[in-house]
Amino acid sequence: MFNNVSTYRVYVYFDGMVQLRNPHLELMDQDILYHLALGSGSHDLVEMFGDVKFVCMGGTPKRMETFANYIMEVIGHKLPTGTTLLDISQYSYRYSMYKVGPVLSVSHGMGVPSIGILLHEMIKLMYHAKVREPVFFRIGTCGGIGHEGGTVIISEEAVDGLGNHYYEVPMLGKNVRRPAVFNKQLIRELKACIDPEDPYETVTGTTMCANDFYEGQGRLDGAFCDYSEAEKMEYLQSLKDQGVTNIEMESVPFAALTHHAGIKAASVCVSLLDRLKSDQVNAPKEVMNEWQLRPQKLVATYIKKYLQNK
Ligand code: R2B
Ligand code: URA
Repeated sequence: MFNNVSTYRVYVYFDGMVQLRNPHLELMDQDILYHLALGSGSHDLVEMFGDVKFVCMGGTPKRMETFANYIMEVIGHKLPTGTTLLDISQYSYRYSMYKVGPVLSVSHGMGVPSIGILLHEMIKLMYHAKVREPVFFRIGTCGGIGHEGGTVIISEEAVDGLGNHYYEVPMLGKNVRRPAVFNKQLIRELKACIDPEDPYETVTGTTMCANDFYEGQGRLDGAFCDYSEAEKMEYLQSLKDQGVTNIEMESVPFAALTHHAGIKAASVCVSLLDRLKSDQVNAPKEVMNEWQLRPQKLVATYIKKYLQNK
């Protein structure tokens, strides 16, 4: 079922800086990062973002604000006296972005187009800011396949709803495919950060990226449904048999666009339910809030370790 794409592309780095694979950008007077409310003409992007090393993305503005406060505590970063954390992109009214020393915490919204737009602008931001070898993380939520709510799942691979290992986008009327690849070394290093004392499981596997929350994920509880419960269960079981551990909605463009830019990336999600048991997300709010801290803890451990060994 899973079709591998054979056209792997070579990372392009110069001096560790992110190289853009777009000749047109260099010819522009300025580049407006419209959805971030930033621009290369209006802001000193090197001064503002030149020290960034980690870009952490997650769906909601609130989760990314929480992560910004949490990482501040973990790495012992102090804001200048009299200042508070500020949503740098607040006037975009699209995404929220917080900066804590070398860490950017930014919301990506829901689904492939939303994270796709953000990735274009974040990759360009890294380029304009002359950031060297940035590392991108997605800190997300998902439905587990045979994994209870609260389980942390690191993506080894990402596939779309047809089992393809690539991100396909129509460009100028033709489909263009970009391989969806996560960095193996980063995954190994993340696994080494798992705390054996955690009272929950952390597993790795293939993540399926769906284009819809309901029918696209085989749910029975959408506004429409044309398949039976038996067909749903057969489908989910077949995913499990092929190594799919979880379903979410952003991993394919996240893996593909970071890989295309030569940026190391990994995705860590927490399961909100086991899809082999139910469709509705009905864990209490406080429980889900605690679950959502779990991927944050793993990524924060990685960042802290990196900064200590620098
Ligand atoms: C996980 O949760 C969201 C849908 O509820 C989506 O953004 C995702 O990937
Ligand atoms: N996010 C998803 O995309 N699916 C789920 O089942 C839960 C969270």
